[in-house]
Formats: sequence, C-alpha cells, structure tokens
Amino acid sequence: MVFHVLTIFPDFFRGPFEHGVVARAAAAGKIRLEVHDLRNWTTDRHRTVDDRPFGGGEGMVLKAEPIFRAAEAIFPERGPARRIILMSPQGRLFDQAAARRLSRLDELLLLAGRYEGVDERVAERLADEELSIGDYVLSGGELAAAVVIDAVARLLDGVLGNQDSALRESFGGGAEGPGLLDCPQYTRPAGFRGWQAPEVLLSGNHEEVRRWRLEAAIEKTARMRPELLEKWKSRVER
Ligand code: 9D3
Repeated sequence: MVFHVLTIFPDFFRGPFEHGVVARAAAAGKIRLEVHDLRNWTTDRHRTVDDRPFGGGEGMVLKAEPIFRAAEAIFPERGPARRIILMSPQGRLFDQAAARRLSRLDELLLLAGRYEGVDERVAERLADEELSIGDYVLSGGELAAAVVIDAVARLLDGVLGNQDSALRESFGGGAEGPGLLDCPQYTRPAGFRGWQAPEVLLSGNHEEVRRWRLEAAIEKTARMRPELLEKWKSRVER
C-alpha cells in the first residue's frame, strides 16, 4: 500500500516513521510512504499556500489551488482503490472500523491542514472523505495523518502486529464493532513493592486464567468506557 501525505511541514514525518512497525513495513517493501511538500505546487515567487478568510476573522486559510494541483499530480487518475482524505477537526471520527476499511485500498493521499483551516472546496470537491482523530484541538493535521498511517499500516498482511489480530480481537472486537478493552496485564516480579499480581495468573490453570481475563476486561471497560460496554453487551446478547 502507498501512503501519500501532503503537508507544508514535510520534515515532521521523518521522526515518527523512522522507527517501529511502519519503518519496518517500509523497509520490507510492504508499504511506501511519500511525503509531498505543498509549496512545490505553488506558482508565485513567495510560494504562497495560505490567504486571509473571506468574511474576515482570525488566522489564515490554506488555499485550494496548490492542494488541487498537488493532488492531481500525485493521483493523475482517480479510482475506487485510491482515496483522498482531508484531515480536519470537522471530519467524521477515525476509529478501528475506518482503519480496517482504509487498509483495503491500494493508495491513500492524506491532506494535512494547518492554520485556521482549509478552503472548503477541498472538502467538497477534491477529498473523498474528511476525518478527525478525536475531539481535541491539534495545531495541524500532520499528527492526525501519522495516526491514520500507523493504524492502517499495522493491519496490512505481513506487517508486524497483523498476525496476532485474531487473538487481539478475541473479546468481541472485529468487523461487527468495538469489543471490550484489553484486560490488565502483569509481568515479573509477582510481588512489586508489596503489590501482588493476581494469584490466578500464576496458577497455570488456563481455563481459570481465561475466565479471570474476561471478567477483568468487563470490569475495566465498565469503569473506563461504559459506552463501549453497553455496545458490547447488546451485541453479545444477540
Ligand atoms: C476547532 C478549532 N478551530 C476553530 C477555532 C481552529 C482550528 C484549530 C486547529 C482549525 C484547525 C486546527 C488544526 N487541526 C487539524 O488540522 C486536525 C485535527 C484536530 O485538531 N483534532 C483532531 N483531529 C484532527 S485532523 C486535523
């Protein structure tokens, strides 16, 4: 799969993808990451990418023209396996179901916004979809694009983290919707500063371990994410 990012801060992506799963997937040729500098598609002497908002107000808005020109150079042909996604606080929420859906594509172009926003004609006339990674304010779309790339890349065949996916979703996650949160994990030493790891996990009784883990996952989900537990229950009932 090929991931393209269009940004005014191309250097931003050196750090996050030099290490870890995405770097290894790229080294193994499973994915390709191409970072494109939006300023390469400006035509004026100052390489202008932004301008003042019509109607007045704070801040600057990314201009449509360089973004359209860049997208048309990166994707000379469009098609169902090639998608353009605008990262923006106004987008639909990116979740694991969206990650799975995007992992079936051949090529993805992520547009990272900056300043106060992006000319709306990019969302309306260029992008196939608009995605947010959550209800908090970032200073730009770059971190959000990196999040999407990481979440999608690790789902691809042959990329580390993919092999154990069946196991990871064993508490009812998967295509039908979100599952429970992971159960608590412990490792050596069994006693740490007087706090014992649960005895059952040291017992070697696999059936009891399995039961404890399901109970602990339900308890933790109820405490941390009650809305997820309700969704899980209504699905498990059926
Ligand atoms: C919602 C705040 N906006 C009105 C005051 C201004 C604004 C702030 C920050 C507009 C854009 C941004 C930059 N954020 C993104 O580009 C962004 C983002 C985010 O801030 N949160 C979650 N997901 C995303 S995806 C892109």
